[in-house]
Amino acid sequence: MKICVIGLGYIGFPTALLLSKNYEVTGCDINEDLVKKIKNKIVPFFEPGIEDLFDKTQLKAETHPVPSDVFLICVPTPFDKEVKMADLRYVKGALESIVSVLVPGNLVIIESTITPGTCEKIAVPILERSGLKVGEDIHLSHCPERAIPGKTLSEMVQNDRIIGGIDKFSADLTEDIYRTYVKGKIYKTNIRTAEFVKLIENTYRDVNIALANEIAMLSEEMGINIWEAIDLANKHPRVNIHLPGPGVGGHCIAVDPWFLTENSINATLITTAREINDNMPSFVVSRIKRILKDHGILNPTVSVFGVAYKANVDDTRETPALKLIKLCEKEGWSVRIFDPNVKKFEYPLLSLEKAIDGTDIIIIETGHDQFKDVLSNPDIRSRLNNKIVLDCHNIIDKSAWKKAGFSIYTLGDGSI
Ligand code: SAJ
Repeated sequence: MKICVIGLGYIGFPTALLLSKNYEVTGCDINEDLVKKIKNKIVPFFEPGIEDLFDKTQLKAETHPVPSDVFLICVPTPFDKEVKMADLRYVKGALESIVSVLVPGNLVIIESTITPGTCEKIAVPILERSGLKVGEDIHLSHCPERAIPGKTLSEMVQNDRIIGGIDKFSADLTEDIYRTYVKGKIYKTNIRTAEFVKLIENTYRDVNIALANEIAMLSEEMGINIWEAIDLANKHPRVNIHLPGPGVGGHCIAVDPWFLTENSINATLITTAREINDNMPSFVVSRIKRILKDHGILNPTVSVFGVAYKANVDDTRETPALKLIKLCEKEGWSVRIFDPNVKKFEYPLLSLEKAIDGTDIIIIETGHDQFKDVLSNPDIRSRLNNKIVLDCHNIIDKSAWKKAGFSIYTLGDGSI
């Protein structure tokens, strides 16, 4: 059986590799450089285990879809910030690109995150431009991806999956494909429910992170350490409070809730949660101001450690660090940026030495493992102007740093 995977990004590329173990797979992407890289056996991004799997598999790569039995669509769904809606242009483009190669018996699977109703209202009419009838001549399903960046491959294999079919036959056919590498359970439902389930999963996480962030702000007002408080509250058997932080980034949690609210007038909690998380960079800046005032520092140099949207990844999509940096610049502060994992960013990325030369405060913005003992070297420490750190993720060993003469603050620690 031949499978054509359309979109070779963070989801499409590893999925194509996993499918290549059992099928003849062609990956297809409009990005010619990416296709060239894959043809030359160059791994396009870092993810544990991916290089090894790539070495062991045969994956063809093309810039156009090739005739196949199954078409699997894994293109991104950008977020239109102006109107706070899903931008379905790539999903539509991918569907349009296969119309001319469709033949009876084909199965089209959409993994991309989409708004409820997209398969029925948008995908079906596009696919039927082929002259073939969806549900009769060709089959359609939605199997939303659930893997978390940083553990993509293992989660793709281990996680349970939801398959929504336009009809039962489509869902059953799709299950057969995923069964070849998914060890988790597979649950089947109708196509609109599958679209909705994906969105409520990420919305659940966003709303719970917003709760953690709001109570972190309250704890600062009340002089309470939120990290200790959450740890204690989570000892309750039915409480699982998430972790506060400097904001929510990434291409999923920070945008998917908007896909759910775009057509509704009833989504007040979800909307408020999004706003709370989006405003966390402003809260971080207000905390920095209080710390600087306490130390009598004017016109500071601020070093931002970490611009990836979360710990131990190289991905900066929707990172809250970007807003933090812009807000710091608006205050007139000089900003230096260091991220050992990220290669490309909107602002220049500096070496550790350059990022801390003469700095007044270090902001641990992303919880990368490398930051835990980044200042253990006395030569590095001697470059600082002031030994002040604001840890937004509670990751550093405070006692060790305090011994080295640092003033350590944690977001939500209730100190000042
Ligand atoms: N974050 C917090 N507090 C927390 C957890 C996360 O502030 O307690 C922040 C992170 O720092 C990051 C953001 O939230 O900025 C999102 O990170 P994440 O690790 O929660 O999630 P993603 O976006 O990397 O991946 C999510 C996952 N969804 C769920 O856990 C419900 C993943 O399983 C999905 O496949 C992925 O979205 C997706 O593609 O939709």
